[in-house]
Amino acid sequence: MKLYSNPFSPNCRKVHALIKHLGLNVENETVDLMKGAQNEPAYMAINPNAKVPALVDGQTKIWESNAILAYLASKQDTKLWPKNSDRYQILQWMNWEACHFAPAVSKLIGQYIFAPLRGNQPDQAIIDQGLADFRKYAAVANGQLESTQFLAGDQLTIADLSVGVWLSYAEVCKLPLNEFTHLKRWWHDLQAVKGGTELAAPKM
Ligand SMILES: N[C@@H](CCC(=O)N[C@@H](CS)C(=O)NCC(=O)O)C(=O)O
Repeated sequence: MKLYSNPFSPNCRKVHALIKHLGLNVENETVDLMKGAQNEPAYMAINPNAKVPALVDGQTKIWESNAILAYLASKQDTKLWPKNSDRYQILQWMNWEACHFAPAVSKLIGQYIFAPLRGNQPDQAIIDQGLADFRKYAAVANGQLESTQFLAGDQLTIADLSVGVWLSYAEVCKLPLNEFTHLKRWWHDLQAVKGGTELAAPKM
């Protein structure tokens, strides 16, 4: 199996965390996003969205990081992606991540990381909107984590890796984590699980 990824991509780091957690044998190829390698026809034949990550396993090509998490976890009999109806809570949190939580934090990443890289001033209106979105959705996860150790219950699942990686931007994006005690506790616990250090954002 081969994963196409980039260390600066949170969607890739969640996959690397799972690979390390399960000890899977997956070759890695770095896609140089700064040089536009994601737009090369050979790469777009794997992921027509021109984004990382993407996984190739024989004839199977998969894109979308949450689908890749589920695919890779299915290679083992693991509680991270159980073969029973507990899956639906996990799917719920992974869809929530893609639709709500990741876009909220991405607004802040855009302003705190990419705007300065492009020589632009951060746009305060976008920061304010990103913070409002973050607070709205962080409260949802915080409410869940008040009564369970992990998002889908008391067992670590792929949903935790999917959602948790966004908190690796807590410092640089000034996420108000102190307002969400249970979320903060969970993020602390998550970094300590096997493979959890892969979630950390590299210094730019
Ligand atoms: N929903 C997709 C998002 C993929 C995505 O946006 N990847 C970013 C890096 S985190 C990317 O490849 N950006 C490069 C580009 O858009 O040119 C997933 O979860 O895999």
